[in-house]
Amino acid sequence: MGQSYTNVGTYFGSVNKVFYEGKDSNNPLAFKYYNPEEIIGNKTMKEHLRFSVAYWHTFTADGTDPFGAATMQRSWDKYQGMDLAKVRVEAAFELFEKLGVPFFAFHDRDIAPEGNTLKETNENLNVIIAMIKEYMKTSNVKLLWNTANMFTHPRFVHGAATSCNADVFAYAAAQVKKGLETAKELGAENYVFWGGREGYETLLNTNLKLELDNLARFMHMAVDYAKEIGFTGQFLIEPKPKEPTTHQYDTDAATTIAFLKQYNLDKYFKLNLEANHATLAGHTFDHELRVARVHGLLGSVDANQGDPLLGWDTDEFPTDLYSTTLAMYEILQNGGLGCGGLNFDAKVRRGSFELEDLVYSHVAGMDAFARGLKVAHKLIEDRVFEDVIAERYHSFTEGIGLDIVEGRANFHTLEQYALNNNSIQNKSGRQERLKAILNQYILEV
Ligand code: XLS
Ligand code: CA
Ligand code: CA
Repeated sequence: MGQSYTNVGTYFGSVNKVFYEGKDSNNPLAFKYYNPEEIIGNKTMKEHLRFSVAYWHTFTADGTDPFGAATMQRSWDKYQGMDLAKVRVEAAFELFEKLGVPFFAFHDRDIAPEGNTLKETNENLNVIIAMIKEYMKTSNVKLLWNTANMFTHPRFVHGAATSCNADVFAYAAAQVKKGLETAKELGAENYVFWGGREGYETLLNTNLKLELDNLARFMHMAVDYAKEIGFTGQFLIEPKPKEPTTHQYDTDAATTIAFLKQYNLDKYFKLNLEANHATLAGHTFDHELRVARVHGLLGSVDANQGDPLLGWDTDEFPTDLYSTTLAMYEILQNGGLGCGGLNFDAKVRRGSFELEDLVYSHVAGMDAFARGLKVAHKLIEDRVFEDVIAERYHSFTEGIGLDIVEGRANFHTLEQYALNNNSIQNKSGRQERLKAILNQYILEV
């Protein structure tokens, strides 16, 4: 496994393994709600939540923003190049174990630096993949998903699979080919496609139809190659409406589902939905999860939150209990996430630059989702919304409503019915009462 550095096990200094201590604990490095072995319904919390650490925000982000320089203080800062890539693996596995998370996720370029050629880049990757594989043998941590970074390097200035330049399309294909081989090698449970720069700035220079067709061609080639090499993980596509381009093709769940169906890709893909991307699309997180769920395409979740006061992708750690509760409600109603998980695609704020903040932030996110899980489970167990919804749509279970649902009605029969029905009565939707009940559950469960 090559060189090992002297720091193994000490990157996070004095931080010990984080344990569950319960809601009365004052220990900032203890879980108050996440009790991995606690059974909720038919599974443990750990099995329900399938937490994953995102390599990019946690091990490579340095705190730079459009206005200022790096702020993060990391114990691996003094290394560079491949040495840096290797110490990050050591630090990563230390954190995974200290948090007790079962999964992690990465982009190819998070784990190893680019070389001067694609061949050199792949060689760098091979070294780190081998090292990660060794670590995975002795730890219980698995790869939730990997993906390809096809947005940072200047070659992707006009996109990757939707670039106007066929050479870039070919490069991107080579990169995803390697990504799928990596997924197979490390036993990834999923492979993610996030559109990166797949979108456009102005229609004045854009062949929108060709770009969409090419994107679909690219996805089909990926599906074919996965079959060829025997990679059986789930393919996921991650919607986002804007950033970096003005108009990203996979804008939201509904748009992405339409794309998958239009190009006969829906049987190969599910959606990886991110809370902050829902906010950017002008939706709630639970809306996006519900849309995917009712189409049978809810695959995995990027667990973070956006700032409703800012128009960009802030990727904050999830601490909003309304959001985590309603997200877990959708996930439970979906029968879980299958081989998906809750990946903390989240970064500490630029002002939270100390190493411990990486631990506090994950503990905060894990507790917020654990609490959300418990509340959502109780809401479903008590049929709080189900009974209200069943009663609200009762008119479709008998008479003319049942005729509509069972396909016996047409415009003639409905007109006859309406002409004879002169007293339409509606009932209150009781929105405020339901929100008050939700508050009660969040406060008291
Ligand atoms: C960026 C996306 C990205 C994907 C993986 O906004 O969230 O991080 O999750 O490429
Ligand atoms: Ca994401
Ligand atoms: Ca994001």
